[in-house]
Amino acid sequence: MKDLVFDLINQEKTRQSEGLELIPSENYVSKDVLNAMGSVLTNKYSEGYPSFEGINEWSEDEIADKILPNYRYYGGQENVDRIERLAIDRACRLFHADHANVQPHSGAQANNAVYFAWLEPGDTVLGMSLPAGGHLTHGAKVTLSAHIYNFIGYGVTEDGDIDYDELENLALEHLPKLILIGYSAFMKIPDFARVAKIREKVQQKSEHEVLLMADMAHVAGLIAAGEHPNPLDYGFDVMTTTTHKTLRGPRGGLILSKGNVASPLKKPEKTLKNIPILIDRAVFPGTQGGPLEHIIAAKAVAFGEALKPEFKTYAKNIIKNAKALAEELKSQGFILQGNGTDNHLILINVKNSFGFDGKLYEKALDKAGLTLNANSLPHDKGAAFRPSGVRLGTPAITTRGLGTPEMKTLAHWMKRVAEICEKAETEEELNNYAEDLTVIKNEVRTLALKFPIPSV
Ligand code: DSN
Repeated sequence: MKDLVFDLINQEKTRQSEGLELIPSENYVSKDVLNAMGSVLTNKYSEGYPSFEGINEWSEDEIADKILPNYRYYGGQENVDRIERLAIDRACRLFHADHANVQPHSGAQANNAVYFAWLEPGDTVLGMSLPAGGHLTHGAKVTLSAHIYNFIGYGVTEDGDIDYDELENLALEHLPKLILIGYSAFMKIPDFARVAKIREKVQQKSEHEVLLMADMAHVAGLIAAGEHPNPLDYGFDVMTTTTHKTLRGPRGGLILSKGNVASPLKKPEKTLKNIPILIDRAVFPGTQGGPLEHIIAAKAVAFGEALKPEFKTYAKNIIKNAKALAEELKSQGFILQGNGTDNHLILINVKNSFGFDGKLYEKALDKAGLTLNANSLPHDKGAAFRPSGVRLGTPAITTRGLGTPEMKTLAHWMKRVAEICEKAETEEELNNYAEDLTVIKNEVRTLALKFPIPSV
């Protein structure tokens, strides 16, 4: 008998096909990415690293032709080594990095490895606070890293931009060993040059070197396509990211860095120049065991796709759709954090727009086939489970081929669902409006099926 799991996978395929995915951190991978993930590479152990000889110099054909020496702890590596090298070299080309570690299982693992590579317990890190739009791994009290290191949080201004004055004041007061720019709910373009200057000022007052790190998980695909500034072009030492958001690869993490690339077997001096080697040692054996080589192969395929000209068009369209959707929402009476967006992500202040909270709106939209997530807003006083806002974005719907005309339709559906929430007031009472929500869900389904998901 077929395992029940496969029935549920099929039901999820239907959910994805018939609804529209607006969670800004999700996307639909290509068939090739999916095939690499579901390959025999999952059978292989390969702790350690391939050789870095010829990194950023050899062509892909040269890599494919060579049986490389390696720093591995298992035999049978000849194919895995070359696949991991392709992933590393493609990642370096995409992001102008000297080195890439493609092994982190997730963005959180990538961030924790950088902290472990550079910091000692008790060292100070300056990052965006969670309520302002920062990520859990940027110092939220509930995380492992917040137990080990001393995180100081900066915030955002009323118009939703990074509060650079506060960032500078806190940096000069606390002299952090690591300054982190990164977020999961932020819709402006960071001023990387200004942050690099702040690092210089901190450096002049510090006895230690100061690491400049960017967690670009949300916008990595836009950076890869040249549609968003790249922190590594502005003097940042390290950039971390996930590989599954705008970058449209498999679920996983990636660390890019500038500096010396050398054997990870010998412990180097802890200097900024050695950060690539320190990071390799911090990923394995520091914080992870065996790499997921099937996922690394899928990352390599996704990086190859992102290097193609079509990906630039895709990234442009993500931003074009997000801006069009933001304008349509505003014209429907929605109040947006920052009054719009410069990237792929929109934050709606649901409370100020309509009086109910983000969770009720998320639940109602779910019933209409539109998936997004309730999200805290800066200065939100509500409980984390009942925040005032919702967060949405355009990476996934742009992959399906939706364009600006569909953004107008989407904003109208969202307004109709908001009107239902105004009447319902609670999640239970939404059941009284099930028919109205089903009418919208059917309209969503009809449109969604005209834009098939590439991997289904
Ligand atoms: N969970 C991711 C997001 O949705 O932004 C961040 O890790």
